[in-house]
Amino acid sequence: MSEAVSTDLDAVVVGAGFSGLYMLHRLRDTLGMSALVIETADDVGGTWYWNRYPGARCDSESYFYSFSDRLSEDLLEEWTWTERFAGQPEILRYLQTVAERFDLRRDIRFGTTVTAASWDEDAGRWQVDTDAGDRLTARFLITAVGCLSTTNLPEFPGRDSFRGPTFHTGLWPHEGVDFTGQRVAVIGTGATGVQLIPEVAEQAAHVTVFQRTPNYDIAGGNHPVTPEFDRRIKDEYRAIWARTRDTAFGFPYDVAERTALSVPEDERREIFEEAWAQGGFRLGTTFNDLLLDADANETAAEFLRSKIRERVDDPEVAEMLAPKDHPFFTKRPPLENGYYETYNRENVTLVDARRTPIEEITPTGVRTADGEYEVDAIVYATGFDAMTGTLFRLNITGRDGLGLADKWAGGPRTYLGIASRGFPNLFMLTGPQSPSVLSNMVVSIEQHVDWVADCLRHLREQGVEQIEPVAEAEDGWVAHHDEVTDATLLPRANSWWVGANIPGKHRSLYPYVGGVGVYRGICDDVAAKGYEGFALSGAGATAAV
Ligand code: FAD
Ligand code: N01
Repeated sequence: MSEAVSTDLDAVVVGAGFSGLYMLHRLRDTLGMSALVIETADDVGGTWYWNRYPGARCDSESYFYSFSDRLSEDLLEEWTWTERFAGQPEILRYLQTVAERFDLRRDIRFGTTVTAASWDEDAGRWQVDTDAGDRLTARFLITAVGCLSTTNLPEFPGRDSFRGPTFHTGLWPHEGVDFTGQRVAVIGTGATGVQLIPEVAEQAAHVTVFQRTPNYDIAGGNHPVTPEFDRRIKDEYRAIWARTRDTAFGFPYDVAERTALSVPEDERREIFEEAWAQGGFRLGTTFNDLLLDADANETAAEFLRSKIRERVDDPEVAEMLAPKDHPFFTKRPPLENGYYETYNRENVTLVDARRTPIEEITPTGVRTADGEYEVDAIVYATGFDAMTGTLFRLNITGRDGLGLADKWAGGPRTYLGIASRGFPNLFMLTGPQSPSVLSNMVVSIEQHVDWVADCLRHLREQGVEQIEPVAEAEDGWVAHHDEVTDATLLPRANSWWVGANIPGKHRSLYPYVGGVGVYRGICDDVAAKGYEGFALSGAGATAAV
């Protein structure tokens, strides 16, 4: 530890991505609290620090995948995005700019990983241990560890016997990778694989793609931002933020108030075509029952399959790429820019890893039931142990030795997706059972950070020492979460949203699907009622609700 850093703090924050940066700013600069951020990486950025694979970019449009006027009106005016969907280097530069502008790095401990956090009942403090051998103490522990920050590397037999280089997209080398002249295997065709595969195919001698489940990929429609568009957005920012905060998914798009089957087929097709031409997630806003009604959903699914058949020359390959085993949008649909045309190239082979599963990794390649594919390099685009994977690796122990992973063995149990009973003074930014990954995450991150900051101010003003959900409130939130989930088609897909990508992981919908605007209203109401559903205790506590 450096001399300047106190080991007893008001708050320890874990993670220096969008969440941790904004949380630090609020704690230190708005509330005047002592706070330290602990970050494994050697710089800020989180997702955008780690995911440097070719083609990495956002799928929320840049102008609203950035901090709002809540952080700084000046920064909004000064920052200009160059692309509709910014690439990883530009988003990383943006977050570095935020860190510099608000002088955040001085309170971030880089290159350090939190290995354990335990609640000390007598002291009323969290003890936070790091891999550098430090023990910090703090009244509040705030996790800003991200939902997609622990990579999933499947345990294929023989995985470590491969003699060539292997890469996971979520831990991509900073110096880049040159695949020129190489035979490359790519395992995985989620949003990451869909971005990476066309780029690698441009460079490599041959790419063999192992696809277990095809996705409904939507036309990305990326393009440079014109000065006129930039000006218009800046002039309308206030209205844009107001909309993002009030919609179901935190995008400033309105969902049409009509059901899919209420319009004739040819008109429906025109509506889909129009949304397709606009690119991005507009397709999901065409009708209001796509996530609720299987027949309505099938109309969008079939439209997307027809697009694949139009674009892929070989009808057999097109059928392999056309999803049939889950409804549209029950897995996060990747945005693609030339993905399907990649399969018209001579140097790309698609392997159906559902029909012929990967049996082993050999010293020279990948073996399926059909035989061995010899390659020089393997790219794992196999995703993340999402939502809980990173939280569990913090080894959080609450009251009476209760471990978070043990408490949640049967699925997350939270109040508002932000706190959990038995873990006083712990706040989880974009935690499970909050909208998190079912939204434009920056909107959800800002909402959580602002709510936590307001809560901490309230506790200070009231002289409250500890805050923790009461049992009824937590039970009620879990029941509400499950009820809202069951009204949708989301549980029908084997997605990481339900934990299906990790063998043995509890299956339930991890993010909250009740809507960003609805959720914000519930959280605001809880705060307005003096933090209803939380027990407030300590010196000046006035309520235990
Ligand atoms: P992260 O950015 O994940 O940061 C968490 C940080 O915590 C990491 O730097 C990690 O190193 C650190 N950390 C974790 N554990 C520890 C520990 N024990 N000790 C110390 N440090 C630790 N979302 C959208 O809404 N729109 C998009 O367009 C979008 N695009 C994405 C593209 C990709 C390729 C990926 C992978 C995700 C994308 N997401 C997108 C989701 C994205 O993760 C969030 O939008 C956002 O960046 C999350 O920010 P965060 O600060 O909450 O977490
Ligand atoms: O991960 P994924 P991702 N054998 O889990 C396959 C965000 N993101 O990194 O579908 C064979 O979606 C797996 O197959 P299946 C976004 O939220 C956004 O692509 O489980 N295959 C799948 O094909 C996204 O949803 C952008 O059958 C195996 C793939 O690996 C999230 O991050 C870009 C396997 C993993 O797909 C995660 O996306 C990138 C096995 N054992 C990421 N295990 C934007 O565009 C896994 N797979 C903004």
